[in-house]
Amino acid sequence: MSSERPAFDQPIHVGRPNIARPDEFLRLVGGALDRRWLSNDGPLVREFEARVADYLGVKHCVAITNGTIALEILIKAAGLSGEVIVPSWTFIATVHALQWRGITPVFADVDPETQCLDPESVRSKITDRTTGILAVHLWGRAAPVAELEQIASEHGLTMLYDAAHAFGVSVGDRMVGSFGAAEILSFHATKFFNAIEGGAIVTNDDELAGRARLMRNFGFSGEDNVISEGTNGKMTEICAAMGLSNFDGLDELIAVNRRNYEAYVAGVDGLPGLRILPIDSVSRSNYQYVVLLVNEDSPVTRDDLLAELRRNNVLARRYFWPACHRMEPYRTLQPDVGAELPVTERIADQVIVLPSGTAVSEDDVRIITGIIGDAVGRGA
Ligand code: T4K
Repeated sequence: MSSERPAFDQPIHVGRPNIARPDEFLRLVGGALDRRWLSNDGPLVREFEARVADYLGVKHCVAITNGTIALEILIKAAGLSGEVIVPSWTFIATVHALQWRGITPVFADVDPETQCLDPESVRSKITDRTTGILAVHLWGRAAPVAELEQIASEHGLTMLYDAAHAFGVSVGDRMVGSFGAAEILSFHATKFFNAIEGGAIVTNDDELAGRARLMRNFGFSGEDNVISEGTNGKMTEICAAMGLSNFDGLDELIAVNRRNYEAYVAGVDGLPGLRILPIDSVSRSNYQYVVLLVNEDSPVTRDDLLAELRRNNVLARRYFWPACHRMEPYRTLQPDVGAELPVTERIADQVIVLPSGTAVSEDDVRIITGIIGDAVGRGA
């Protein structure tokens, strides 16, 4: 490792928030303050829901506090119980949401090319206790929707998707968000399209949307009448203001991500043992997560490369290492399941997620790929 000055004076983050229209955000927040209406199904939340539903071509968008609570509410509203099949190769929230609801997450392996669920592995995990499949459109690559929905319908299972990474993504003409019984979205600050904290359940199912809407507000139907179990999953007006203002810059945000993605692909091209995970399972992408794969034949290990990036103030991430089955409580509850997840185990040791978004310029990407190229050249 060299002792030179870092390439960047300030840290370059994977999740630096995009704030597309700060003036519009402040204007909308000002309106909320004037109205003194800050939460509980306010006008900005309603407008945000309508825009998301319209953009995705779905009947219902139920805005929620964040993606994790959206998962928990959806899992309950959809009536899942027993066992649900899920990838271990995802952010821990996907799996925790099942466990939190008292459901056993049953881990299936993923496809090495898309890093999304492998339908054959899903089939092999179905038992008498299985009630659903919770697939993830990881990195905004689409899960194999046709195959998974076929399996779900053959076995009478509920098909849900975690689309936390996949806002703005389409499969053919159909936007992600409109598949299965329902999907969840995340609008966390680190997502390319953010509402500070935020999430949503999107669905074409009227009854499911109605149940989710009730559960989001403690089960209240009217002022004094609670008609179901519930929790507090409400989005604030301030968060909706950020979401609405970012909507106005959505195409620009995707264009910046695409520019950076293409600069990374060009910068890594030809480096031995390295490649950027391609985007070919979708028709339209948000180019949000730039995933570098460090293969076994790379002259530099994944962790040494990460250390070199970090020494240069590039705060790249090993998302989602270690895979969920290697974190608590799953590693204690299912200690041997790794043997059934060979692809997950392999790719968890190969991945580095690189910084992108509006805080990262094309020149920054050139410097970052230069650091990577030098590390590969030195073999350390
Ligand atoms: N399903 C999937 C597949 C998900 O990936 C996620 C969340 C969810 C479900 C759940 O959705 P939410 O409940 O979060 O809505 C981050 C995010 O917190 C999380 O939303 C996201 N996925 C996950 C992939 O990444 P951390 O623990 O890695 O965040 P942290 O604090 O390390 O921040 C990442 C980088 O961004 C750091 O370098 C700091 C920087 N940053 C962060 C924030 C919040 C900033 O520069 N400014 C900021 O405001 O989880």
